[in-house]
Amino acid sequence: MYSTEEKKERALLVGVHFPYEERWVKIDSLEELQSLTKTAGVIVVEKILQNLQRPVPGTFIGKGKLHELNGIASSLSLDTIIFDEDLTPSQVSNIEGTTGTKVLDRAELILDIFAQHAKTKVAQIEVELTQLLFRLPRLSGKGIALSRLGGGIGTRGPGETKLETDRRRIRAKIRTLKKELKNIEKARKVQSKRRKGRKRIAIVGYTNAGKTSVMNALTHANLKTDDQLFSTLDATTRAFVTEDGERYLITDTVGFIRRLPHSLISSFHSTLEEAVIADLRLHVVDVSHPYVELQIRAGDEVLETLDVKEKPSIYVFNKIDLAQDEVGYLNRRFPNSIFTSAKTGRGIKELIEMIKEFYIKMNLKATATLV
Ligand SMILES: Nc1nc2c(ncn2[C@@H]2O[C@H](COP(=O)(O)OP(=O)(O)OP(=O)(O)O)[C@@H](O)[C@H]2O)c(=O)[nH]1
Ligand SMILES: [Mg+2]
Repeated sequence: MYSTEEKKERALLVGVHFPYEERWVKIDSLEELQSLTKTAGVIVVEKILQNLQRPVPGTFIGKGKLHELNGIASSLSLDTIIFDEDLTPSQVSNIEGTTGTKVLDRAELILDIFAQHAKTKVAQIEVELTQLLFRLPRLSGKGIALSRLGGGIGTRGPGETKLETDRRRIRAKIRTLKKELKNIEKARKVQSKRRKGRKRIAIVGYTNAGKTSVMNALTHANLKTDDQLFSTLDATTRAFVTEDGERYLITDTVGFIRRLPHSLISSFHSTLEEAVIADLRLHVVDVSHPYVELQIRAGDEVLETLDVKEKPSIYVFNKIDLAQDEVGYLNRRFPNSIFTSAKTGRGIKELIEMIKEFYIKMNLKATATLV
């Protein structure tokens, strides 16, 4: 972790635009990489978007461009170059060799933020497991990237000790972590059984969309919210009781992002479990975000990965106090939706009504099936 006195790392961000891609999507993705980098406690010195016909196998970007990066890295005294693309282990090591600067890709940066923000035991194990799984292939081959262990931002994460240079020991550690997770999951299952028959709702959606804020508005809790990516990494469940005495359990959980590393989704099984088994998912979307549809799609993709896309959910279009323009369009396009402001409280009562209606319909269906 960084203390304020500690010297912050300085990074250059590199995005890549291929001819078949929409340029604005890549510009927005690079903007998002900037937010991610800041969240990781690193200063963004410069960002560039590079046009490229196709990836160059060994180095991802061309030799000429690499030498240019080399020049920029030394003139701006950079510590790190962060690519907005997934790089292979050998690409990372080749680019590092040419530029003499540490190289990270988007996935590794996200993992690093997760490592910083994980608070509970289960989230910490999930993050460490993902980092080890992520780095294990980077140890294969002829000494490739061995020196990179302990990479990441600063020297957090599993790369802190020499121990990780031993692949066998990493594998053993992976086994131990998996076992620990299994035990935790067993305990959770018992807890989950106790919740059976209760009305269970999960909050899902893009990072920074306002999930925790909506949770706070519904339950009058005081969970930590922040204008940064991935504030919440741990699943938190709270109860709320409506005026008619109905009791609901609602779970806030880790946010999604475009191109979330798949290994992360599977390692975060315990944390995301409630999103899978809940009766209803509230898919929170930030309507003030310039590219709302991209957010919705990214959220939907993760829900598909979790195999719950077809299960009941409501789109909660949040931060309506900041953007009104899209309301008509979104309403037509997503009929099963509600507009809220967790900040002013607007729409929260209506959201509770929608939840109630959902359960009434669900119970009617269940009764009909029994008959
Ligand atoms: N103006 C406005 N700001 C909001 C609203 N809801 C949330 N915010 C702000 O948006 C930021 C993100 O809110 P969070 O509730 O932490 O978002 P989250 O989806 O839980 O984010 P992560 O846990 O990081 O994925 C905070 O600065 C909130 O104060 C809203 O309705 N209106
Ligand atoms: Mg949150």
